[in-house]
Amino acid sequence: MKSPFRPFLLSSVSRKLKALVLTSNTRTARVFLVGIELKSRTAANVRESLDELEELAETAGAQIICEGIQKMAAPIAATYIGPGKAQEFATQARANDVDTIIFDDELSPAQTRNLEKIFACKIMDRTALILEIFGQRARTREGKLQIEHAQLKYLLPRLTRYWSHLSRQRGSTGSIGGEGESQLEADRRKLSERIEKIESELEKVVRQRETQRAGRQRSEWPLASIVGYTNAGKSTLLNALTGSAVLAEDKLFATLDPTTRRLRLPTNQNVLLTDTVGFIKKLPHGLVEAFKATLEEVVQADLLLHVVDISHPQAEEQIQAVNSVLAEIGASNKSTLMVFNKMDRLNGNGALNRLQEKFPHAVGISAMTGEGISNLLAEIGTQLRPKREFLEVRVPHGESAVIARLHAVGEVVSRSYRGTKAKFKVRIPPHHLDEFAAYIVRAA
Ligand SMILES: Nc1nc2c(ncn2[C@@H]2O[C@H](COP(=O)(O)OP(=O)(O)OP(=O)(O)O)[C@@H](O)[C@H]2O)c(=O)[nH]1
Ligand SMILES: [Mg+2]
Repeated sequence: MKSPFRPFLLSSVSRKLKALVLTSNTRTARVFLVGIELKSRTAANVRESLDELEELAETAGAQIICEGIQKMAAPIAATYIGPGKAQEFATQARANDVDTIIFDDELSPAQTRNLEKIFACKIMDRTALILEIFGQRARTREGKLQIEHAQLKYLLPRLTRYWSHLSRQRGSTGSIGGEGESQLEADRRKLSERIEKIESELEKVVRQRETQRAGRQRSEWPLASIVGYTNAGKSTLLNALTGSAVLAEDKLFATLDPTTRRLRLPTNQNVLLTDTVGFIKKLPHGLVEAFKATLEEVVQADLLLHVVDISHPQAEEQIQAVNSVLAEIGASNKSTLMVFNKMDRLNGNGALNRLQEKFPHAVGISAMTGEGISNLLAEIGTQLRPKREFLEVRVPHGESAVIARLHAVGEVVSRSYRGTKAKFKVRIPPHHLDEFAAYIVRAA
């Protein structure tokens, strides 16, 4: 077992509020995972989803003690699983000294409360678990703010059950007065105020990013973003392509904050390459919302590199999960290069052949061994080239500002200063063409 769960990271919340949140985060070390098999899901799907939940729980530092699956037509409004099943699991949990039950789907606040009564221990759902991991891993100020925002939004409608713990605590110490509904309302108000404060701070961060991005656009290098399922090898690929040393490890959500590095293609074209947070099935909507600013890099990109762990038995489902998050952030129509990673780990070509039929232009690589990387670089170059028009431009010698501008935003391939006008062969990004309209002679 790794370290037990740490409590939510609520750096700057007032002490009182912090106490409120901490009571909900008693030690989580021995967990019981629960999934349901609906008509719409096959047994295999439920199994794979639970395997992933197991990995998430382990990433968060917990030890898996028991697992239970219930077959049912639809979840029960009050208790999610059937009340009889819940009693049965509760007995099993007590016998095995389990301290936390984790459900594979998002529970409503009422379901959580009711289940807490039956199990008499901490109840979490997949969303809370993912938030927990993100909370453990956030490093930058922006990342921490985004997570805190998502956590507080998740907590707000669930505040009542934490209240009951706290109420008992207060009663025993007698240090904090005010029992009952009014205190709960005060706590809710505090939470809402904090959420608003974070939102305004996040807005500032977004503005800063926009300024940075505007600066970058002036430098006129196309932007490529690496996207993909968590643990697909995105950071390893960024490192392999740009010789950097971004943390890459065999854990879910190793990367939270985006990193951008310059990539120089064999054609001499510069590209800005961004590695960002990985996606997962059932990614909490609040989290996608909170990470909008970070994912803005993806929305702005000229090209997406969609990295797939081709050796994963669920590769195809993972592609779909990534595509649906891309749709959620409004990035589904971007030109996308499919990158099949971990080719070195393939045994048998069944899955590969099937996926290659679906994605005939995919490039197979191993970010680990370097296999296929040169193909990938060539393909990135091909994909980005149409973004720039290759033109012949003639500028009178006196107009030095225009000449300087041409060098700043374009890629000057050849120049000649003889004659009455300076002659350039240059690649210019389409959105800068207007500036040079008066000087363009023809396509080079
Ligand atoms: N065998 C093999 N392993 C790889 C390859 N690429 C990455 N890995 C391993 O896969 C694991 C995950 O790699 P990361 O680069 O951290 O993956 P990521 O997509 O950035 O993951 P998150 O940031 O957690 O979303 C690490 O243990 C890597 O060493 C590859 O081509 N072959
Ligand atoms: Mg990563």
